[in-house]
Amino acid sequence: MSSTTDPKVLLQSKMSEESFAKITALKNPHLIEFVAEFAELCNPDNIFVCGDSAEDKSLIRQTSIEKGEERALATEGHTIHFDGPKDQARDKANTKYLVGKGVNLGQRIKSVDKEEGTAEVLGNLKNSMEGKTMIVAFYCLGPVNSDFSLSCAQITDSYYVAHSENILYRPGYEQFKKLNGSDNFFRFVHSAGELENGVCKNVDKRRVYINLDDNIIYSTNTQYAGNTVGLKKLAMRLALNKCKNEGWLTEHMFVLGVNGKGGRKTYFTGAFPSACGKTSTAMLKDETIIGDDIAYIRERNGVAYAANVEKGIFGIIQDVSCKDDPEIWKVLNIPGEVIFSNVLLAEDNNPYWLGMGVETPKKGINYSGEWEEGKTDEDGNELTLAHKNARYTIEIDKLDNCDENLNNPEGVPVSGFIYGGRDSDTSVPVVEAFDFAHGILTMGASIESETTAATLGKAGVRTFNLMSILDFLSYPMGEYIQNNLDFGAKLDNAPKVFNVNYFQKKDGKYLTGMHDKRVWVKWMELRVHGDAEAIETPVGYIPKYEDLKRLFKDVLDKVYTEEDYVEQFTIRIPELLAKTDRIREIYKDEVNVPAEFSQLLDVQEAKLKEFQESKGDYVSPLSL
Ligand code: SPV
Ligand code: MN
Repeated sequence: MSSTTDPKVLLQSKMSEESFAKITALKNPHLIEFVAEFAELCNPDNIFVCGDSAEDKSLIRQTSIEKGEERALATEGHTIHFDGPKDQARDKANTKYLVGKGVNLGQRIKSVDKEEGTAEVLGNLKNSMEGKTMIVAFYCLGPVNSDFSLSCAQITDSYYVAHSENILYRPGYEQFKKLNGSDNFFRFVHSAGELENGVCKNVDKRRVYINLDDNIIYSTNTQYAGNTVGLKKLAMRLALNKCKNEGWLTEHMFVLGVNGKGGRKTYFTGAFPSACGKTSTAMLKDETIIGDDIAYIRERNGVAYAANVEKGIFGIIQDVSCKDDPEIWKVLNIPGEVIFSNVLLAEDNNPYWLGMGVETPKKGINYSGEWEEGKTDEDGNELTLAHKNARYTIEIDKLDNCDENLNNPEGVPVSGFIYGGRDSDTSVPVVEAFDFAHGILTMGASIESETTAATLGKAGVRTFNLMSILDFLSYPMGEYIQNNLDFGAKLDNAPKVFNVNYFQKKDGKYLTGMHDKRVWVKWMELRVHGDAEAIETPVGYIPKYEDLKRLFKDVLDKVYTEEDYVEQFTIRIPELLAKTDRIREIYKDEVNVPAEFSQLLDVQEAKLKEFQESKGDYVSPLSL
């Protein structure tokens, strides 16, 4: 877009002296041009430049409350925010890559013609900030002063979005100076558009459009953080694209520290689709958390190092209870900065959500407006007191179990990758891959899971989700898998790879307990250090009964019976064979899939069939 006005003159006319001084002190002509371009297009009444200071951050929070984007709750520092009834999750259908003529990203990746799409989204942005303030804020993805650090500039007209980012991301204003005027930063432009009763009026025009050539993402007519907080899933798309040619990894992974004997600490990263126990695994009792959602992983001296891209958690609040999640519960119940979103605001000015383990009020205000038990939506479905995808936003360092290396510029060495999904009938609770490539291919690249409320659409359908990253990928799956294999090949001691499954069911009931995952990670920790033996099966190594029995006793003070073990660790050949077929089918028409993938599947299938012939369909681990 060409502008007739000198960018600096334009900015000066919309900014306080202070804001103008802040933006010019960054000495970055690309930034000035970027902000001026969107100042002209979005036409805000004024522009606020948010630096790293506590005053700036506090002003954002205060203004969010004054403007009604958030409301102050009874506990000091707590606020509540509502997204509209139709704006409760990431919008997969309207999130698209802007691509040039003739470019085809394949059927799995949504794209729109660059010219048309850009015109559409810029049309949505035109005059979208009239009567509002444009906020310009700076963040750093990954720890600051580190080879992980990536600078970002966020433009938004939502104080809630900026407030969320202040909690979730490391400050980026000072870091931005280190760019020395270069254009090597990610750009995000968000406008909630016209608001009605505090929520987006034009959700039908909700668009998230991604321009990979210019590292810019536009988000319009939406408030839900997964669509609007540029640094989260939007930046992840840009980072995925960037790292593929630079030899490092962007993963949809938590980073967890597991305590072992003699005070040793072992770090794991883990990828699970939404609502499959990812946050609760990152948050295990007696272990430490670095991150719950996105990790950057780099190789240094033959070792994989991981860092959390974020410093906060935007977590699902449903089922967070005092009993099951004491660390999170504590932060949600003491004074300090917390944003609750899409939960119930009751008369006592406290937030309530589903599965919180206390009696909940029969009326209040929720994402649908005034709410009373029994209220139904326009289709006659009952509206629960809070949305299933209601969330909390907190800083990780407020948790008692925060790991000391959260902000370490070096990151932490990774000893294991954990992949998980929602699988009622196929895989065992924990299994270790034969080697890195075997794990990447038959575990990470073969994740299936039931859909959940975190994305729009029908819940409960078994869906394939490559490394839980499929929603965010802008290039062929085969190339992404190859990047992972290439990364592993550079390592002297590649992480062990594990698959976990917390969702085995029998007669509609879960076979494993909510806290059993604490045992599975302790077993993985022992395996990393060569301190536990394992049983070889056609799909990988599984634990021995004696080790689990001891761990259940030590970790959970629980008796783990041989019956439980047999039920959970039986190798289910027909189901595993069916899964192998499904995975083959998925990759059948994909391009650039590593050749060893289908070879591995063939080998696995042959081994499974051999097993089946000699041992039957369901093979007890005790028979191995
Ligand atoms: C996820 O759905 O994977 C999340 C929440 O982490 S969102 O911010 O919506 O992406
Ligand atoms: Mn996520």
